[in-house]
Amino acid sequence: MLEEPVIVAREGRVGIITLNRPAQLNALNDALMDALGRELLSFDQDKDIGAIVITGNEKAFAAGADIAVMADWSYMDVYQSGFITRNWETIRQVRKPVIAAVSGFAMGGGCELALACDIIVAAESAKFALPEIKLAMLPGAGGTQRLPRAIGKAKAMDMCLSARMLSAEEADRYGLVSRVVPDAQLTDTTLKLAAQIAGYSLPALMAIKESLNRAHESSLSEGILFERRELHARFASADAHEGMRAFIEKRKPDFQHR
Ligand code: CO8
Repeated sequence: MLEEPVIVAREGRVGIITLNRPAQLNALNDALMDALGRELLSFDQDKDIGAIVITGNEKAFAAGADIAVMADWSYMDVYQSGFITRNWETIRQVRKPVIAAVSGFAMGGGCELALACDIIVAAESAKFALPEIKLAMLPGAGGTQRLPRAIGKAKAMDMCLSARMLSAEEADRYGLVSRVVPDAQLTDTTLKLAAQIAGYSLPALMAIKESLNRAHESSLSEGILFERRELHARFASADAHEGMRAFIEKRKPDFQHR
């Protein structure tokens, strides 16, 4: 029987998706990216889920797009089928917070997948690289766009042009990841973080994510205007009134995610 390319679990309000091609270091083929997209959208539509975690295994988050599969493709194959656009970009439709828990290799498309998540928690063993240049390819799943936005042009050029691999400590220092933890604590820390986030008001989380993403898509004035509209919209949210009332009454808020 074929192994499932992703394994899905849930813990409270947290949806967990584990990439599951360990023999290929979770190389990202169509079956895996289709399944990942499907599960992401399913958790995004699930009213009992407030945050999503994507993770791999100890040796690899993902070692990139599946090179063995791509080797024989022609230009027409990828152009007509919309390679990358057709399934890798599904993650951009997800409105709930998505956290990447990265241990071991996050290379090429694996690094780009992590970059497409909202928060990256890295184990000390994590290694980040965009080594497509070694294949005479380019980081074409958002890498040339998201990496410089994350760590600046100088470091991004270095990584993309030389295939330099960053340790977790370097990735932390450069702002590529959100937190670094000992390997043994990766799952626990990430799930606690995800549970904490999922405990907040979901529409507020969605508004914050949308506003922050807007910072990359617009001028400062447009971004500030967008943020201001989102802020005003908070006053139409029952949870926002509950949150402020609970603070004044010195009690825990009871969010209904409305
Ligand atoms: N694709 C397919 N198979 C892979 C991949 C991959 N990306 N990475 C590892 N594997 C396979 C190996 O072929 C090997 O299979 P087998 O046991 O059958 O020989 C198995 O996984 C284990 O790998 P290694 O024996 O190589 O393990 P090591 O610990 O010696 O090395 C490395 C680990 C350093 C991660 C090494 O496997 C490696 O360099 N992998 C390739 C990394 C890479 O170049 N990634 C970028 C790929 S291109 C990409 O992601 C682009 C996406 C963006 C859009 C598309 C444009 C190209």
